[in-house]
Amino acid sequence: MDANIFDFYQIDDFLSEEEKMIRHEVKKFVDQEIMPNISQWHIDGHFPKHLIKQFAELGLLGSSIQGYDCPGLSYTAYGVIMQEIERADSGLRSFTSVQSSLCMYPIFKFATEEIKKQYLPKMAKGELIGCFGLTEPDYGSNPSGMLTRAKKEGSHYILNGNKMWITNGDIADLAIVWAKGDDNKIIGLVVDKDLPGFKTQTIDKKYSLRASNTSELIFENCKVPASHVLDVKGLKGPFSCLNMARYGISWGSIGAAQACFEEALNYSKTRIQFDKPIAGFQLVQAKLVKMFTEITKMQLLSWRLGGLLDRSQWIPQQISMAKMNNVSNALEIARNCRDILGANGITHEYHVGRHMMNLESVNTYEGTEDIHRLILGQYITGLPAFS
Ligand code: TGC
Ligand code: FAD
Repeated sequence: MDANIFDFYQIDDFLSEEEKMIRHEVKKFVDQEIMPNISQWHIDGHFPKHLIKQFAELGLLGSSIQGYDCPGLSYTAYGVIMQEIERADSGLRSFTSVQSSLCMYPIFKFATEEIKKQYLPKMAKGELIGCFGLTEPDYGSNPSGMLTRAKKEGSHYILNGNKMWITNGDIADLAIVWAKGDDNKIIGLVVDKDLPGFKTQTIDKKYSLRASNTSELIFENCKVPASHVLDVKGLKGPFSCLNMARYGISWGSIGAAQACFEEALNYSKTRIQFDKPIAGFQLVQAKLVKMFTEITKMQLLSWRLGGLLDRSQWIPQQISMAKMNNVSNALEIARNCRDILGANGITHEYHVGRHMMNLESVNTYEGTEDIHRLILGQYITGLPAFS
């Protein structure tokens, strides 16, 4: 295979030297520190906490935030970082997405100057870890129905409710929690983990994203200082964070798809059946060509979207298209690659099976594939079909 097969449409020509250098550094780190161990971490259901400091040293936490000891990189750079991490594992990319887009971003965008100074530099150094609580046991695709309440009492909010399926929940030092305030409008709060009345419960019997921590957050009369409330009301608060994370996922899923494709291509060239490599059969080539073409289209979508974000010329529906298309295709690619590996594809000797199971979650979280389809349906017809 040509070493440059993943630059078939020469998108590299449009990346800056800094963006290419970052991609190179993250790839080197991923190959050395993550790839030799990731299968075992996945089998053990272990999130490798020791990597956090190294992520921070590489400038991967809050990478596109300006100031507060954050790297201030372009959105395109953030995208290539996500791609390289998810080449190894969607669960590790999840950790980074949540820390950067779902926790540091809302603090940067909506918190007071004092809170920004208190949290952002430590979060960029990996000394404080965040999680993001929007989903509830009974409200996933439809967060507007959430039951969690934040009742104002003097200089505090009293938080009650449950958040479900929360990435980083158990390992987090703080949570960005979305709840209904006294006027029934959704507000966001920066909630320290050590506050009385805040508990977490790990969800460990997962077959997907096993190298990522997923938890329930439980709030029972948790007293949060009013200074920790974010300056935004309504669902546009959490959705503006989701825009950034969904964009990153569109790149991340390219990394997972490339990893699967590379493994299946190499396997097909050495696996002999009916006296020749299976790569020599037309049906196998058709699968490989389809995947190669889809990966190239996915790259074009995310690269262009990155440019639009860098120039502040984007709309959320463009992000929905990239998240929906890229994750859905990455999942399809992982399933096809698993098929090309035959029985070997279900073992941990290879990576395709793990990517395939991980991408099932990625296709569900941050808006399911069908929710993004409906967002785009509303955009082109003007008719909402959510309910
Ligand atoms: P709707 O009436 O459409 O909108 C309510 C308000 O929000 C505004 N808005 C947005 N603002 C910024 N960016 C966006 N993308 C926005 N989309 C909507 C909108 O303008 C309105 O503002 P205002 O001022 O008028 O109040 O809301 P709806 O209740 O009808 O919901 C529509 C729907 C279904 C599309 C939405 O609820 C949705 O996207 N559902 C999916 C839920 C979701 O994505 N959950 C993600 C949870 S977090 C997670 O999964 C993290 S995984 C992390 C990891 O491990 O990587
Ligand atoms: P549901 O909303 O119940 O959807 C079930 C099915 O119904 C889906 O196929 C969906 O597309 C379909 N459906 C729903 N409504 C419609 C409709 N109107 N029309 C057509 N079809 C519809 N959340 C957080 O807040 N923070 C996190 O950190 C976080 N991390 C996660 C980590 C993992 C590993 C997972 C799996 C989830 C995580 N989530 C997190 C939750 C995630 O965002 C939700 O799972 C997701 O939004 C879908 O909600 P749900 O699971 O309740 O599914």
